[in-house]
Amino acid sequence: MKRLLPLTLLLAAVATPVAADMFKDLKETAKQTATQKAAEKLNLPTAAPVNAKVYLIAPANGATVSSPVKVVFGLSGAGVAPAGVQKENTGHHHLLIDQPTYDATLPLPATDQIKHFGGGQTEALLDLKPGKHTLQLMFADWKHQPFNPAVVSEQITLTVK
Ligand SMILES: [Cu+2]
Repeated sequence: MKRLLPLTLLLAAVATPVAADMFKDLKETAKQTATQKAAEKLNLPTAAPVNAKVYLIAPANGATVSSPVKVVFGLSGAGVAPAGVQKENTGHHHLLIDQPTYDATLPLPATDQIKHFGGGQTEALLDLKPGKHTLQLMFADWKHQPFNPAVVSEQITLTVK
């Protein structure tokens, strides 16, 4: 018995920090989930990543193209993450087609004029009717809500043959 005691103490000493760590992790996860749920419920705006800029790499402004149009998204100063993943300095792309109206204090709806790229895509093939169209890229947070301030590209105009 006397020989077992030091071993028991040793095991207890080893086991305790591990259990404490696990408990801390669980608490951290629970806290993060609660924060995420609250942010979602209250539509809390996410501060824009400080140096985030979005721009359209293609098509070029003023271009005449045929449908489907390959649109390539450019981003600097932030990272792309799939929708639903709350990670600092990340978001996902949205394409605003022909100047849709939207409420910047709410998550962007998914419509014919507002396309979400929640899988983290950085390009798209877009079906557009012949004629003049405008495109603007918007980078929004994990819950599809525009950043504060909004991170948007210049609007480009194109003609579809
Ligand atoms: Cu979205």
